[in-house]
Amino acid sequence: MITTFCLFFFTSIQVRAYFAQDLTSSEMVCYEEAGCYSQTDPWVSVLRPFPPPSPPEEVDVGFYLLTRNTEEGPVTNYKVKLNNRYEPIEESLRSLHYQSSKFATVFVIHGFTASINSTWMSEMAEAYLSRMEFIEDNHSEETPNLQKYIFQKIPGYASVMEEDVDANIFLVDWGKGANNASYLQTAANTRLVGFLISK
Ligand SMILES: *[C@@H]1O[C@H](CO)[C@@H](O)[C@H](O)[C@H]1NC(C)=O
Ligand SMILES: *[C@@H]1O[C@H](CO)[C@@H](O)[C@H](O)[C@H]1NC(C)=O
Ligand SMILES: CC(=O)N[C@H]1CO[C@H](CO)[C@@H](O)[C@@H]1O
Repeated sequence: MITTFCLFFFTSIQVRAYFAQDLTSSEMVCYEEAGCYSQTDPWVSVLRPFPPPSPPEEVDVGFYLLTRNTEEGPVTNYKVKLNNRYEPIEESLRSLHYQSSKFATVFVIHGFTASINSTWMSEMAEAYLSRMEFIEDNHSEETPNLQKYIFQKIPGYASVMEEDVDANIFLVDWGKGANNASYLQTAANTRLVGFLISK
């Protein structure tokens, strides 16, 4: 009980000190090509003592695209890293296998302490892609599964062309920004990751 109280007291002093220090600095932090981040309420307040996101070169966001259909035929392991990381990515996408006509575009984004090296990320993408193959072969049958459910939510799903039964799956890597010793810093970095994904 006493320990808890002391801990709370100590934390609240830390929070106030941090907040006071932060308010005297800039209320808006901007990065060229990577957005501006308000350091005022509701983003940052006494109960949310978050620092600004780290600079984009420190968060180091990268995108990997996996698709099923490539010029070489259907594969489930096609992987490429977009070169131009902070520019709008349309130009880079055009040279890849990204197609907006594909059935779905999916972003797989990791969290705290993970990175693109976390094997579950590519496993999830491959599971998704192989599931699409499954529905392609089975979509007239009564098989309750996730892909069928998504298919049914799209008007005209039954007329999806066979070559479009594929997905653009982006694995989003921000491993350097997600492995900061400060959890608050990592949490703040998600704002920058979200901004770059939306570009
Ligand atoms: C954590 O983030 C801060 C602020 O960007 C940075 O100065 C520091 O180097 C980072 N630490 C690690 C281990 O990445
Ligand atoms: C992922 O693995 C590669 C190769 O082993 C390494 O160079 C890179 O730093 C790792 N990334 C992270 C965020 O751990
Ligand atoms: C034609 C075809 O590939 N059918 C598949 C439908 O899904 C079942 C699993 O429930 C597979 O075993 C079939 O091969």
